[in-house]
Parts: sequence; structure tokens; C-alpha cells
Amino acid sequence: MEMTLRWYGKEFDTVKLWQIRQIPGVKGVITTLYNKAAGDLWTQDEIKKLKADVAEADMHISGIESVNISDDIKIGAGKRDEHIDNYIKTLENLGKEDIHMVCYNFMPVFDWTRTELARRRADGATVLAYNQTAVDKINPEDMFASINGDMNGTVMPGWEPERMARVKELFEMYKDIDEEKLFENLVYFLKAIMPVCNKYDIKMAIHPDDPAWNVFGLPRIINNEKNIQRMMKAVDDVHNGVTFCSGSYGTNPENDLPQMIRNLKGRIHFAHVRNLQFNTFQHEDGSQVTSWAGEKIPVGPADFEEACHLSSDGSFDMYEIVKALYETGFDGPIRPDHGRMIWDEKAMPGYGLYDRALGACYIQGLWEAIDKAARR
Ligand code: DNO
Ligand code: MN
Repeated sequence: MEMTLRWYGKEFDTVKLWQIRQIPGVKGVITTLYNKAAGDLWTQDEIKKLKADVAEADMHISGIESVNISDDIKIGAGKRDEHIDNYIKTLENLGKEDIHMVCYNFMPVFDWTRTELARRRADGATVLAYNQTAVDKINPEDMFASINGDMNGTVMPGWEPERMARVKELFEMYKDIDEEKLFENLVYFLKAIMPVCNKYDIKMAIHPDDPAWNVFGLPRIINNEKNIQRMMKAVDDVHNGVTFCSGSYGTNPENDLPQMIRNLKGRIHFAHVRNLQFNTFQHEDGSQVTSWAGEKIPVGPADFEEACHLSSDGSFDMYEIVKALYETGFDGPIRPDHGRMIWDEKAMPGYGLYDRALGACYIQGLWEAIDKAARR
């Protein structure tokens, strides 16, 4: 594996490359052209410029997160083929610039969903959190307004005000799209891009839906092993792979994370490693379910918050997750995912420097210990 950190680019990120460069073991960044709308073409010159910005700090680009997919592609609407054509040309330009991993997602309307961007924990750190009861109560159009104030002066990817202003219209566009239709449109897209991926050896890594179930009645399809296997079979090419995001698949305790990693061997091209803490509340009928990590968690309305990366701080066994990656020979980029906001940092929620740096060191520590034990 190669340890990396996500960076939103010179103009947008409050975290600077020279700071990332000082995190032990991190020389690669995962980045994007942040000002591009989904469906736009990325020119080779723009990619060259991005590469040069990164090289200036003595670092390199380990992959792109994300080249976003337009709603027309997801819906199969009017501009689908034009946008796919732009996507193919973008991949070609990335390939020519020697970039070989692209992360994307296929979630309708909202990228990942949270109900709080700054829930305060006992130690004073703030974290992103999700509460299903809150989601059930809120009208999706009010969702953006309700969390808007918490962004620390930044704009969260997927929550751009221009986009949120169109939420009603977007919902309308998806009204005839169910899981099957969305799946068909994903397969159509993948089939179209596979030739260019093969030509330039670009590994596509679909990011799971977060949380791993339908929200606001919108269909979600990349949320468990069965569905991923189906997607990979439909377009059976090693370049059609996944981003294994522990925090996203892990929202559903029925997803056995280490087992999934083992079953997806060879098709995980990118890993997001982070921990969650499930909060338990008693259901009226007293029902509870035990997660694969052995913790009792509620069936039905879920509440979780993002913990620090350490196993002891949350609900996941991070050692088992990293060990499964190690034992399946994972050699792609890996990154700590969202971090807590600590030490008075002001940054994009989830994407501050400090806690992600702690996460990067912790994951590398686990990896080193697993590696040394395996070699004995
Ligand atoms: C959240 C991220 C996602 C991810 C996209 C990939 O922080 O993991 O926003 O980048 O879903 O397209
Ligand atoms: Mn992720």
C-alpha cells in the first residue's frame, strides 16, 4: 500500500501541501480539479498544471478523487452520451499524464449524507454524525440549510450551494429511477469507458454509498458485497474495481468488513480507512443486533458518529481491517478518511490536517506490525 492524503487543491484547501509533506510516510496525494462540474472535460494542460502544483511540494498524485459522474449519466438522460464522451477523453488525458486510479461514486443527488457536521464528543473534539430519525423528519430541501452553518467557511464537496438550490429539480429528475435502472445506467457507463481504461491502465474505483442504504427514498446500489459482485460481474474487467471505504460499508453492521476485503481480493484499487462509533438506543420492542465487531447495535434507526481512527475509540476492529488488506496483497493507495476537528483547527469538516495525520500514522503503525509479524 501507499499512504496518501486527500488534498482539495491550491485554491480550495485550507490544508497546504507542505503540511501534508510533513506527515511521516506520506508523499502521495489524492486530488481533483475542484472547479470542474460533473460532465466537464478535463484538458491535458489542466492536469499538467495540477501535477506541477503537487510536484512543487516534492509530492506526487497517487490518484484522482473524484472525476464526478453527471446526473444525466446516472439517470440516462439527454446529455448522457456527450458526458460519457467527455469522461472518456478525461480518462485519456489522465492516462497520458501517468495517472492510473480514479475514484467516483454513483449516488443520486447527494454524495455522502450526514445530519451534523460538528457533533461535540466528550473530549471536546467535533465530528460528522448521522441520525436516521433526524433524516426521517427532515425534508431533503431543508437538509442543506440545516447544516449549512457548520462548514467552517468552506464548501463541502457534493454540497455546493448551486447544486443544493436545485435539489427539488434533481429529485424530480430521479423520480422514475429505481435500483435496477440505476444499475443499468452504471453498467452502460462502465462498458463505455472500459476500452480507454484498458488502453491506459486506469483502475476505476467506485466509492460506496454512504450511508449504505437508501436515503430520502433515492435508490442506492453500491452498499453491500452482493451488489458489488454483481457490478463487477456485469463488466468483468480488473479495471472495474472498488474503493473500499470502511466508514461507508461499515454503516451497515451486516457488512462484515474484513470478510468483504478478502472476497474482493484483486479488485480493491483504493482504500479509505476510518472508524465509526455506533450509538445504541433501546428499541421499543427491545430488539438489537450484534455487529461483526461484536457490538450490540440497534436494528432500525441508526445513529453513528465518526470516531478517531483507533479501534478503541469506535466500533470497528481496525487491526482486522488493515490485516485483511495486507493479507490480500493490497498495493494501491490508502488514505485515512474523515478526521475529527481537534486542537481548535478550522477546516472543512472531516478534512482537517491534524486528526487525519494521526490516522495516517496509526494505519502505518498497524501495517508495519502486521508486516513484521508475517515475516517472522
Ligand atoms: C467523503 C468521501 C466521498 C467520496 C466520493 C467519491 O468524504 O469519501 O465524498 O470522495 O463519494 O466520489
Ligand atoms: Mn470514503
